Amino acid sequence: MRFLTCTLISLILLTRSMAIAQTGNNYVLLPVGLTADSIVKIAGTVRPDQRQAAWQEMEFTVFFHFGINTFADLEWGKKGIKPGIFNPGELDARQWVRTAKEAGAKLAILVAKHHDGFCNWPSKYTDYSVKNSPWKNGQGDVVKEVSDACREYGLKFGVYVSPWDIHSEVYGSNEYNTYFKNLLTEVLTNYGEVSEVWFDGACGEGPNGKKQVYDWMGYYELIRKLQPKAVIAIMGPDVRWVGTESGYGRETEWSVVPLSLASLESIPANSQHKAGKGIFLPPGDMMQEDLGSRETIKNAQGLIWYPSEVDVSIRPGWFYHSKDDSLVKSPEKLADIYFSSVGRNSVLLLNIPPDKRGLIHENDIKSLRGMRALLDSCFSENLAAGATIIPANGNLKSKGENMTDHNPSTFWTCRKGSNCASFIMELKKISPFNCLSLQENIKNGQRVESFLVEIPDGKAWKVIASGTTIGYKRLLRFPRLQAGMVRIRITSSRQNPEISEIGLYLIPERLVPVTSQKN
Ligand code: FUL
Ligand code: CA
Repeated sequence: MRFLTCTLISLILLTRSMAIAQTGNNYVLLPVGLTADSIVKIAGTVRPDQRQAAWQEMEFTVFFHFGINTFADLEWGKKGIKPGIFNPGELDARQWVRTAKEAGAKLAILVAKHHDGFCNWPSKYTDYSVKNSPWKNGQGDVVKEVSDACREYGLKFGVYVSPWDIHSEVYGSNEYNTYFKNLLTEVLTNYGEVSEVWFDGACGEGPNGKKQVYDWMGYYELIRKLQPKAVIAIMGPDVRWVGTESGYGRETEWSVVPLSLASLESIPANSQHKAGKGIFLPPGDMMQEDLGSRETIKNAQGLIWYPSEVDVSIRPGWFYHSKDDSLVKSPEKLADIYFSSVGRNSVLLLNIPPDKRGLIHENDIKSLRGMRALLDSCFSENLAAGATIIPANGNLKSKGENMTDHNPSTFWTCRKGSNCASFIMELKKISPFNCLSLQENIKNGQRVESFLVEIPDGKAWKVIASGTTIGYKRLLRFPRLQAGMVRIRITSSRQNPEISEIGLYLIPERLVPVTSQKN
């Protein structure tokens, strides 16, 4: 590792003294002396790697927080809770996954082990697991049941394995890293394909009062070896936490962020993160409002594709508590969260915690069904379909229809080198609408910095909505109006914008925020 690090540092120094930028799968190292303008142009060419692109296209994913906390009625566990209380008499993982699928989710992440240390599978490395519970006389395996159900229903499967462990006696020592890697190995080898590994940021003391120095690089290497297609999220190199648990992403959400020199050392292990002194060091503060503006990237030493995930629970807590049965988020709230996460260049990760029976509670199912019905009613008719598209400065080879063919890989673009573009959509008929969807072809990078939406107003055009970043998907909601023509004016972009899909919709009025200028 030391050798690798030294070699890499020399490589970085060499690269930085060269005149050209060095590009990797999803990052670029910038040579010294570049102008701010050229850094912006380069930023517009940083792309997701295959894992990240596939992850982003899922749009909507779910979490199942379930374990001994469900029975102890706790969120973060407590010392001394005995496995004997774990007994989900009616556990039906197929019901969980069916519920997720009907809601529209493409992947389900199961909590395999939370901070309490209890393993939802019969690990051979600890007694603190389902094998010492009365559930199925100790013969059960929640990880198996959920992963099997995911395969049956065609969902991808992911795991949450908490590095923090308040139960393990070896927590706070090197031995714990070995223990943790053993657990990871079990979860990543015995249950088929895993598409996301979720590492939590919470890190407290273990039972012995010690803190753990995590071997992050060792964990990452293991995951890459055992499940090369899995993205590693949050305390990981592929997907970042949006910064809140509210369900709302940033209006300006950049997937390309600066890379710090410290982080650069970790690139060979496919990570921009570096662990030191027990503290995980992401590339700067990933919770601040501005992560990727021109101002933020102008002195960057490197840039990396590091997209945002919005995690939120359908209930006040992450685990099921019967006292919260009346506090399940409403269909309208869930739909609003969808608009404000998927519609703001993020992937939504919605937690649906199974109850003590081992079932998703009726109230949660009702809300999810309501949300699905609402979203289906929003997007069932694209009023932009079949529109004639008149580009102001189009590239003749790229067709306007590419934006309404439901194929995220086909796109319309303007002339290379142009960072402003506009096109007019002549709708098939004068239609009422209050929602616009725009998507960029992120496989070539995230480029658009600002845009305006306009409709004819006499001889002029009137601005009806505006936005900053688009990224994978941007949804704008505004007061309902009627028009036969809509003009999209991209007013700033890092490279020629590549718009892969556009949609115009009439959504239920109650889903349009009152202060709809602030989308
Ligand atoms: C947090 C944890 O501490 C919560 O219990 C939950 O698992 C959430 C998704 O992440 O950091
Ligand atoms: Ca397309």
